[in-house]
Amino acid sequence: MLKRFAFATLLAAIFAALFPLAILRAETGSAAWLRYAKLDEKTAQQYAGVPSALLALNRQSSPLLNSARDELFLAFKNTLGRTFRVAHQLPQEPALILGTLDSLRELDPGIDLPTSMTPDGFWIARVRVLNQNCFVVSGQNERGVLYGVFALVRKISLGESLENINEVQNPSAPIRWVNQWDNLEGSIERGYAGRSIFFDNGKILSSNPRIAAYARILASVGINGCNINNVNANPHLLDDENLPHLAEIANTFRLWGVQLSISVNLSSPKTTGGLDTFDPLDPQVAKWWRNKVDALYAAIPDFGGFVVKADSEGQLGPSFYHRSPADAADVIARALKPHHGIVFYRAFVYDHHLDWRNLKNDRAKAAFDNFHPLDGQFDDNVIIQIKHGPIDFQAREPVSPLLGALQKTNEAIELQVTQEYMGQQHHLCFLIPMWKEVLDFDLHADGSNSPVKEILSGKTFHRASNGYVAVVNVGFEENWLSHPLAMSNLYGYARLAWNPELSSDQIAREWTALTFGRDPKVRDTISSMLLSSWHTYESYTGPLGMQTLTDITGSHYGPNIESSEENGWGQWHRADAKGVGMDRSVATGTGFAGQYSPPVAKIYESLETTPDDLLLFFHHVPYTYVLHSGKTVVQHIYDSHYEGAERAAAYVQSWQTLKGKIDDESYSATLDRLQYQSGHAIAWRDAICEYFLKLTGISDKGGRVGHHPNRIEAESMQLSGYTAVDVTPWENASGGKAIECLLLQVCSAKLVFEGVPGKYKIDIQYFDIKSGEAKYRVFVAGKLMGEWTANMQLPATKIGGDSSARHSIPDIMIKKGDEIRIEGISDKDDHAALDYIELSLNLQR
Ligand code: GCV
Repeated sequence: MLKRFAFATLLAAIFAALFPLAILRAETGSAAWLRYAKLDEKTAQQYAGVPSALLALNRQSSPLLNSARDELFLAFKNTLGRTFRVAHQLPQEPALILGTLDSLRELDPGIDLPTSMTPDGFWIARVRVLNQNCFVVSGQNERGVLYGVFALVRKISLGESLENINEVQNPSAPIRWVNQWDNLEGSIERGYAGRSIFFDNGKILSSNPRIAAYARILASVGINGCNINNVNANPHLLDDENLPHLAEIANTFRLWGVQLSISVNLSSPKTTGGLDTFDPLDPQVAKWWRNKVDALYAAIPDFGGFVVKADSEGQLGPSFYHRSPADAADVIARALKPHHGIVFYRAFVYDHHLDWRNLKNDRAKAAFDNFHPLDGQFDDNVIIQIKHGPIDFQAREPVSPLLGALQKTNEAIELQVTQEYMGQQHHLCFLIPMWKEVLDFDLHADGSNSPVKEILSGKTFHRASNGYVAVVNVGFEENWLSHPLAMSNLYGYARLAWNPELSSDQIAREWTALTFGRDPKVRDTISSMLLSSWHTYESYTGPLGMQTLTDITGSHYGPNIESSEENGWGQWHRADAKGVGMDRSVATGTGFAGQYSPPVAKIYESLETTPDDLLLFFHHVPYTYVLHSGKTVVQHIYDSHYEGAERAAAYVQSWQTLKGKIDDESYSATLDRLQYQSGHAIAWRDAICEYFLKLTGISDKGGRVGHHPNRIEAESMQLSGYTAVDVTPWENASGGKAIECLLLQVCSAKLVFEGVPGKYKIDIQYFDIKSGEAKYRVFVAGKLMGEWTANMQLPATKIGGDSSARHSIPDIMIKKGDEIRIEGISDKDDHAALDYIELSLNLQR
């Protein structure tokens, strides 16, 4: 028996040596960047000097230090195959010591400790402790110890040297939070990865193991707070029966140093609290908040505080009683103050019923107009949470001027990990380069040299509680954010909140190596895809600061250019036959440019100095206006959409070079997304380009727009069962028309091929509606060449920009006279609709 076992092991070893690809583990993505993959012998060898005796200095049982110790065990076991001998006092041999600075000092009063550490900071060093050579992982507080452990195991996973290590790291800012927009019934507003891990059907899922897993992931990159429910807050979350369940979540979070907070609805004292008012200056209302807060803290002594969205997008707020945001924030802050709680009051306050005909109206001005006059009136446990741009997470916006304008008030920047306007995790869009531009931008708020990152670290205006918040919206899907590459944004956000000096490149490479391994080819390929993906997305959606050109009154996903106009939402781009862009200058426009400090305002005020990529955010120009690049605006629109779509297609090819180098599951899931993205980028490209061609009458110098020589419109084919329909808006389908199968039978569209015989790629542009799973089959000369089901779960309810998708079948031999037939079978609302097919001759031999 033993012999048989040994033989099998030998065989397995030979197999693994001959076919290393076959041993790549299937991965679900649930471990995120904490996979702790086993290191190769040579890399592991360099950690042989890390001691095997472990002394954890927790006087009483400390949940945080226990987590730190357990994490160390897990990571060493998985990456290095090593375990520790636990010591209860310093052994007569080198030891790895875990503990706070205070506990180290207690152990060895003579120890040389760093003096520069701030809360949550950590120290990793080889140092002498009571005359022993030790390896210390220490923290300014217990959370710092945990962060130190995660930093150490990250270094090991990345194969970094620990020789002579003596490293102190402090966080750039004390506030490093995430927000979830989860609703009590279990959906997530702008969530694209399944249902809530916190709520279902009005109940709190307090013992869901995913909550602990999420908290651990957050802690591993230094996130110290999590707000779990939608800022469009359901007041019932504050109901008394929910407190024990919230307390259970807080208990879980506590193990990982993550503070719990919740969004509250300012009208709660009236809507659910039994009062007849929610006026923040009414003493009964103040008392109501005090009682609520006291009850919360009785259940959760380290509760973080509240997030408030008020007077915005239909949420009631202090304006109802002619009170200010400061009145509202302060009444809650005063209830929280005795318990050390904080209020995040969101600056996302604007009127969504603006008169679009008034050219002076401008939603971009709202945050500054509402909050700047109140600077200094907010209590010191209020933090104003400010979206990074003045509109709403568009593909390109200038930095919000409010970030530089609050000098006597705490502030946190709000970023969005969930890709609401950025492809909703169906598209690859790594946002770190965008955030880096924001953080590095000098607002000249303090005369000179005040980049956003320094304002956020509290340095510029000497604020103690500034920092970072990101809307994340992980969901129940195993890999948290659905697209296998999307967690790079959560990782990168947290790494920047910890240290905004890190480069995008370093973050991309770290994340790639931790998630997919250290193979240089994998690391180079994925990180270069990540790094270019924001510009790619921007170029096939809304370049030149036009904003995303998406369906802003609907899904915020596919193209819908006119949806921005002629309504009160204020995401106007003002495109008409003669020109495009919002004039936000002081001289002739809305005056928004004047909200910046003079050196910045001067740049944006003038057409000549405004950078091309923000031109149309600040100015209205004719389509023939010549950019700094030398191109006209309209030609730039055409070129950028074609280039963007080409780059999206190139991601598919880059990814295909990784086959066998990463596990099959991640490989295929990512390939599917990238293939879809490249097809949707074409839908975007054509919608925007054809629209501007029609509007301006100016043709594309490249001769591409409006000319699709390989394209055959579905409505021009011979139809059986299919009906031609007009698509609205027209630009969201080629030729403004599609065909759909409204019958309960197989429908078909066919043609007889009369072109040059040869090997072709057949691209079929079709429409995938969320409700229903239509089926398609493609036949050439009676032979089945491809079939698929339209089940991508796009946010699409009708034929158009949201649902447009592409299926490609390469290398099909087609002869003159062959019949090409597409069959469609509808299901529920998905009527197997088709837009066109394209036949591209394969010119490679
Ligand atoms: C939670 C945008 C989103 C809303 C979101 C809002 C906000 O308008 O589309 O879904 O609401 O921002 O940030 O409050």
